[in-house]
Amino acid sequence: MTAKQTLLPLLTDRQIQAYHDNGFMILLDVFSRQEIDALRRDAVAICRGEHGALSGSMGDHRGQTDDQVMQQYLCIHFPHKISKVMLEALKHPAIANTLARIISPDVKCMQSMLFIKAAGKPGQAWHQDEYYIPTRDRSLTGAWIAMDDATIQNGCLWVIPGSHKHGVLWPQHEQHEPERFACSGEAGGYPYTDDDAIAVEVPAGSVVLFNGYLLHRSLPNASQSGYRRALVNHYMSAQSLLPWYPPKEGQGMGTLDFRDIVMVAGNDPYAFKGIDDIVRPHVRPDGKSGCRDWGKDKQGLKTNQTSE
Ligand SMILES: O=C(O)CCC(=O)C(=O)O
Repeated sequence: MTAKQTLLPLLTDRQIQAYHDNGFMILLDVFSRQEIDALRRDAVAICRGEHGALSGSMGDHRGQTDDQVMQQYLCIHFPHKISKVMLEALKHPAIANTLARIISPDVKCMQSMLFIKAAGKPGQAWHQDEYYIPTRDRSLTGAWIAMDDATIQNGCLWVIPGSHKHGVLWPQHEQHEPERFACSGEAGGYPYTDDDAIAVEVPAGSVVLFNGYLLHRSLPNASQSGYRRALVNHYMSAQSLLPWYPPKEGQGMGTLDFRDIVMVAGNDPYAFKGIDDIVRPHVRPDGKSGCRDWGKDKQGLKTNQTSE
């Protein structure tokens, strides 16, 4: 842990209340320049396949420059399964301590996503993360770690403050703008317009924490060059089961519990179940070459397990 992390000021009750009111919060200066550089270097190593197999990889990158490699990838799911640097970032004490205050004392992480988003790459359409990761207790929380200065120009996050408060998952439909948005659905039917959204521009090293019911999106990277990299990790209360991913054979709905998790704060009340190793790192298509197969193998499961 660096001095900077240990010196992070404790959040006041007012800041915590503001998080619950708005559905998001910005933590500045969480990661040092050196830590961000280490994350960026490891992003290259992951894309090059230096940490092991990457399902959906763009092929053999020998003879290509780092930029040539990085420009082929929009997003990689579950990088923490093969990268120690990403795993450490996921467990960062400033994030874990804050989550322990806003979620519950016991916090687990079930997913990571590494967005690279080179210039020209698409964004993600409006959605709510709980639509994809259904916690029972609505405790899903994202931690969006800025690996570059995130700006409107390069495709920062946009959020609709307070939209989480309804506690409603609005219907999703397929989005039809592959030039603007990558493979994913798009939420609709909610009582807001784009005018209610605000851009979350943050410097590299910051973390945006956001509620799993918060409507959010990102626009394409409209810069001429460079990246808008971010490591996004998802957490929830360890008190709750997580009915995510295909059930084990013979398992009833009520007991479904995804156990390929990392504990980051407090205790795991379900430690007696052990930890599984289910998901594998995989590449998310950017939509331009079609999304048809994305739903089928998006989980990047080990080969002996079926997908949805
Ligand atoms: O960083 C982005 O472009 C989108 C992130 C996002 O939508 C998410 O983490 O759910």
